[in-house]
Amino acid sequence: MMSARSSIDDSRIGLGYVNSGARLRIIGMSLPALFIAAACLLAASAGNTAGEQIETPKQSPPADGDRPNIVLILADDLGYGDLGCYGQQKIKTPRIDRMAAEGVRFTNHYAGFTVCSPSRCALMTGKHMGHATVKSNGGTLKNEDVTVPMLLKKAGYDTCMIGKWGLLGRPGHPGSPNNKGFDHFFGYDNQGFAHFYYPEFLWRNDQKVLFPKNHDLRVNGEYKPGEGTYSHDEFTNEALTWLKEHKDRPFFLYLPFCIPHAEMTVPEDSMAPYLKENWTEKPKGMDKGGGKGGGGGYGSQYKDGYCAQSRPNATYAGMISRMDRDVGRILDLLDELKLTENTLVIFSSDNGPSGEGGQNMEFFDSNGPLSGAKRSLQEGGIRVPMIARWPGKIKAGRTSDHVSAFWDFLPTACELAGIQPPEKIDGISYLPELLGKSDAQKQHEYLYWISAIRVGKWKLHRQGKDQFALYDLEADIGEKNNLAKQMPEIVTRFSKYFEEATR
Ligand SMILES: [Ca+2]
Ligand SMILES: [Ca+2]
Repeated sequence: MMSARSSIDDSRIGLGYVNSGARLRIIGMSLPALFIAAACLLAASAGNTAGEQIETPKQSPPADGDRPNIVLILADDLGYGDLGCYGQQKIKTPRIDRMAAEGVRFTNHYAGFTVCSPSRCALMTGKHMGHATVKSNGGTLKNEDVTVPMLLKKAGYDTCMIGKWGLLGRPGHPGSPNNKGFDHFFGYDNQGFAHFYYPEFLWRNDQKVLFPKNHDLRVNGEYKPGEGTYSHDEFTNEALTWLKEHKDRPFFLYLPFCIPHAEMTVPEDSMAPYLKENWTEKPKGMDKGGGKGGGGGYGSQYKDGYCAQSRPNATYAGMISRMDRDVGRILDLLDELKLTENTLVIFSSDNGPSGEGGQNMEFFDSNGPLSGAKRSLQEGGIRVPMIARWPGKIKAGRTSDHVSAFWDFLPTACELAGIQPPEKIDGISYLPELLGKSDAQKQHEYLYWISAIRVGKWKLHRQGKDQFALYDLEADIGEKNNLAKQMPEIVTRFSKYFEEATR
């Protein structure tokens, strides 16, 4: 255990190891230094979680087949139809497609909600929108929220989050990633800032990491090609470094990438293959902005919102392919470290696709056979890709139609780690389904998203007081045929869930 820990380059990741790193540095200290270290450790752990203390076991055996490492990679606003393995024809995603071929692909998996913050709250806390503390963008986790990493730490896991938290929480804030269970955090502390791929700063725990070359990169609203630091690349590099340093203990890496959320911008090498396609492009100027909320206090060049983009379609495809390449790099490193068989890797997206960056969602058919997109409670806003790979445990090349949602991740992670989830959650572990034990898989009575519910094959969408749309998703995945008037008894029977879900 010591050898892995000793190799940590503290100058790079330094302040991340609030608990375990401090413990390491005790070795070889003089007695007074030891007292100071102990005091710091107490202070660090006291400030580490609001509401619940995290006690990390001192010794924890490495991950194994019974208690694997967990890597959760999240895309931002990636549609149900944006990956090759879900039918995408134009955007190349060979690595994620291979991941699906080596694992299981879910066809009935749902995000927590239609936009970032509430969806991520459901993912981290195991609660649907009836009980989640964050129900709209801009919220922050509360003291009473118990998260996946807080629970996994109790089971001896090292925990890391890199990318977009999407739940506010600057360093020191009670709802920050570090204070909600992550030993190590690198990324944006503010959802609005995460709209911009050439940030002037990011946070590594409580240290501000500055990118001075990202200042004044925009000319006429577009980024100068070939310059600056693209935050996504930093996230991938940080993830690879962290994995190497934590290979000898069970770990949970949560990697919420910002791609392919607006703004539309990507380094040239990822755009080049798509420029050759000569797709019809509708350039986006600054006038169609959006994303202005991210500008406040961040950097002067961002106050006008998302960048201009003369080739938004080639950029969108290039962004997704870059993320795909980097999912591949993560999987390759796990292979190299001989962790593949001890590591469950999950890939998903936090909500449906959006055209806010200027690309044409219809051109890509980003929602596939579904209707609607981000911000909509039609399937296109909430049904998302979900792929899980764990060679030796998950049979390769499977497709699962198990009806599941983001709030199922917490109990799944707890079952993997051999710990009990909190009592008051809405999620059901999908581990049996992952392992092919469909007979043992518990089913949801219903799924809930404030104004929509799913019960078995039925989707009931409340569109006003006593106004409902009812769809049979097995026969009508595109929600074209509203059956509410034909089947009033089903509407009446299921509408009780709208009240029940909030109790
Ligand atoms: Ca999102
Ligand atoms: Ca479509």
